[in-house]
Amino acid sequence: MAAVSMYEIFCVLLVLTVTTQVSGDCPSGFLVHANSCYMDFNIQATWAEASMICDVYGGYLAEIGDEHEQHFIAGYISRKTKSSYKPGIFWLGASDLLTEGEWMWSNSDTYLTYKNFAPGEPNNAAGGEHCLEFDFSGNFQWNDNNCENLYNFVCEVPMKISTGGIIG
Ligand SMILES: [Ca+2]
Ligand SMILES: [Ca+2]
Repeated sequence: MAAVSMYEIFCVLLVLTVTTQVSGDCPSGFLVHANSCYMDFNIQATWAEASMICDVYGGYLAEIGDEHEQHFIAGYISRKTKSSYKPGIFWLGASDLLTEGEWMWSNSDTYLTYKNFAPGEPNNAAGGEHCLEFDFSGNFQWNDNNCENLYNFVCEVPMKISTGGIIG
């Protein structure tokens, strides 16, 4: 059932992307910061499903490279109340799926430089936490969690570089 509903969501997103993408430098609905576009998705998905949906938009699960990006994304999500998300937890684009304890950003294939883990995290609880999330309740500090959990997520899409506006 979960797989079917995710597939349906995937198809809807695909249609939306084809019909509404690219107004200005970011896909429709995305907010620009530095050289990237961001959007919070109030959809419950596994880490892998969330990654797939971001890929539809030509992006990836958000990768936080410094405190400015951390504060921007936290502020962006905080424009809504926690109760408007189900749940108020969001996947980010890092995991230690390849090697336990070695955290890497998946899209850029680099080790984390800036980190904002909550105290005591990552703790690989029950030996089964390999994906990165943050949430309202923890002041958007990071935690490792089970990749199969169903959370919201934030996609990051590289900002399009204008090539001179040859249209029509
Ligand atoms: Ca782990
Ligand atoms: Ca944890």
